[in-house]
Amino acid sequence: MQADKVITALKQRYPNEPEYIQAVHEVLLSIEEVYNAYPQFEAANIIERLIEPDRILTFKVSWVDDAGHVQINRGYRVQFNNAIGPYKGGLRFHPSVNLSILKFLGFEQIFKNSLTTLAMGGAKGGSDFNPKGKSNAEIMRFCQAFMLELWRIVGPETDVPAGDIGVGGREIGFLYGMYKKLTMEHNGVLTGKGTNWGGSLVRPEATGFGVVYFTNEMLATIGQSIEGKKIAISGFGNVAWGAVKKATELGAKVITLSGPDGYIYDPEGMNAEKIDFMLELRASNEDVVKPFADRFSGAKFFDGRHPWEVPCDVAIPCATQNELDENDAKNLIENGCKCLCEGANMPCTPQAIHAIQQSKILYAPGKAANAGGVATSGLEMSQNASKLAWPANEVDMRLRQIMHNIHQNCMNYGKQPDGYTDYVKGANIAGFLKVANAMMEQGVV
Ligand code: NDP
Ligand code: 2IT
Repeated sequence: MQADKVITALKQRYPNEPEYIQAVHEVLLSIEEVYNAYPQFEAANIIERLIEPDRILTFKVSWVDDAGHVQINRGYRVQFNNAIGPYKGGLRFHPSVNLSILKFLGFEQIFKNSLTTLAMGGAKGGSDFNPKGKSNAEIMRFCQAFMLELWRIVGPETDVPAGDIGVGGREIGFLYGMYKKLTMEHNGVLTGKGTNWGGSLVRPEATGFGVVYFTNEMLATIGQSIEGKKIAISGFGNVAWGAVKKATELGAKVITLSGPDGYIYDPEGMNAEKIDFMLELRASNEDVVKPFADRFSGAKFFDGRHPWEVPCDVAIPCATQNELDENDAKNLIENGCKCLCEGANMPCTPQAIHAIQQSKILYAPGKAANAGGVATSGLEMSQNASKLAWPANEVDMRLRQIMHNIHQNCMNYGKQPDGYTDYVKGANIAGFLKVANAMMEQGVV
């Protein structure tokens, strides 16, 4: 396999899918050498089979808004690969959602889920529905209309969706209610459920907690820990919230948050009251982080800017894809940042990653560092299948162990001759080998 040739052909086939091409490119470049060491993979055309989703369902979602107007959105589910377990991955509701974004997310999910060591294949779905400014009743009607189509192709042993941007506990509840109504079954078809009806404790916090556990593992390789570190975080959603909570608990000082409107710099760092306020901001459905600075006098708001210009020891982007570019990376490098750990999926541009890795700063890609969310979804699936509910400390202990193992796996496959760990290579190779071997054993299907 020659990565560049595959990418050129892919660009011709999908000229309007830049995010998908970006995600595939990164994986192919880093696995090329290992892949070519196993001629049986090429003979079975594993790469061609892996980069094409098994199937994509696109559908119309019609719903009625509070003013009585009929609204139409596009809904999707990309079932990418189920070699190691049922299709698994979140649903994203955001106006920017299109097939390129969902294919990039579904593709990344294959390797991420493989890294968790749990039995989950890769998928992603969502809609260009914009939840911002919608009433609770509108959100419910939209979720119900979305599930009226989706229910046909999901199931606890088939495809298990969960949350992502714009989809949290409330949306999972509404989606589940309609699924239950249509199928008359109460099962583990979705994860991130309410804890009264099958949801796992620690799932809401799990992605952010896992990112912080992973950051600590990375820092340990240079004899340091997160305690006392200044941390810049972007976003103020589910992942950012969990990361701020755990980092603060472990004695780090989180000095930034951000929204699409700009960023907050708070030199005093976060505390319990501020972390609770993040939840209020989210619940307000307004999509702005500025009110944080109005509420807490030590905090300043920087309109339309990225938090990466603030000097920090550790950077944890938790908002969205390609939010951290080469300029941001240069700012981080100049300001002495030691570690960049991705909470979001593909938040760094390829140029940013190149600059960070060149300067030998510790860098972990989202598919390794944010795998704690889907791993805990996997633990929710286990609890549902056994009709048991585990205590929070058991879930957290397993999450911690899984993040430790992923880190170890990245080191095993990513250690470079000069001692620097290339976590991108490590994560991609480790994730890929397991899926590729499973595909080989299952024949051409
Ligand atoms: P949320 O919807 O809870 O939060 C995402 C937040 O980031 C929103 O506030 C969003 O605002 C904001 N945001 C979007 N674009 C920007 C931007 N350009 N600058 C600053 N803020 C922005 O989503 P999650 O926290 O769940 O997801 C965040 C990231 O983490 C995504 O990349 C997601 O794929 C990833 N992830 C999520 C997991 C989960 O379990 N939820 C697991 C693993 C990864 P707005 O909506 O207005 O744009
Ligand atoms: O990107 C992700 O890993 C998620 N949004 C979580 C997916 C899941 O199935 O829990």
